[in-house]
Amino acid sequence: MDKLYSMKSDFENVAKAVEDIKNMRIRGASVIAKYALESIRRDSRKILEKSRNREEFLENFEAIKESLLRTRPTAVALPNALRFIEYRLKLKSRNKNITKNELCDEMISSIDYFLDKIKNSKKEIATAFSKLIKTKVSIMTHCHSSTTVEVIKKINEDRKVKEVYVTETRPLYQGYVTAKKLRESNINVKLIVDSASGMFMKNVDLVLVGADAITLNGDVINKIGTYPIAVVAKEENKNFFVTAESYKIATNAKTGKEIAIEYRSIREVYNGNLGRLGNPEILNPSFDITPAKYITAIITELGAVRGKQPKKIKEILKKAKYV
Ligand code: RI2
Repeated sequence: MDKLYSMKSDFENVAKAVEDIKNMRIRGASVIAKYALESIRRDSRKILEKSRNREEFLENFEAIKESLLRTRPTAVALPNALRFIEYRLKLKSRNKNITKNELCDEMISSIDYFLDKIKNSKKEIATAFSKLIKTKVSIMTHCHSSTTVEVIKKINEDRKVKEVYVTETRPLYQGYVTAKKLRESNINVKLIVDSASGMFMKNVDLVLVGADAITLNGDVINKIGTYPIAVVAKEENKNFFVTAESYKIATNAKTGKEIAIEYRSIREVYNGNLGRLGNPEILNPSFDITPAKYITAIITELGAVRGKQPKKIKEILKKAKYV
């Protein structure tokens, strides 16, 4: 039977998650990972029913994993989460007496472990980062990172936020989400167009962004437009920080060049009559690579990486047993 067909009819929560993630109704690296894991959890009974034995249970998990991995190619939070669960299932299934029900229990407990990790890491990063800030600061941020928003809210709770410059983040305007979330905490927000980030860099003390992937040499892959902001920050002698969980480390990528950059529909950039513009080619990469040399530090829940520190990244990976 065709895998996708059976996925749609059998595992409806996972099938919905695949569609929602692909169409970006659900966005943001850790939000995507959380949503996908919760969908597997909701379908767990179904997976069990559709598996006649432990082998079929593992096959069904594999099919689910593959369909979720195909949704978006760049961010590594979801792949790391799925591989962690797969690893735990493989370990468990070494014991030939383990039943499909026990494998299902293992899958659910691994999902819960990772979901806890997602929730707790953000808090840990926010607490650690706020401690680094000694005076009231003006911040610039780009796109919408749930982690960065939590960090800024914590700095604000500690009464150290003067204002936050938020870029709109074309073409999908995730900056609006950031602006709204920060305003909910009454933070002074200045929403600017992406191309104004250079002009306003003089007004800020530091830049703070999230990450979709961090490579072993300390390069960071984040929303398109992050790289030019980092370059201007360096030119203006401003600190450029990345706040991201350890499960965003791409364990097999030595440098940013090894990460596949997602290109999305040109309709996100221009939805009118292309002929009117003389039919130009439209390019719509979703992410860019910020080389480690532009990054003051990457703050994870398991420690900070300052500039090019591949050893430190390896240390973090060692501590992050779940990756
Ligand atoms: P959190 C987003 O990508 C942004 O690039 C953001 O910085 C990153 O994910 C991390 O988000 P997209 O899914 O995990 O909007 O910090 O393309 O929420």
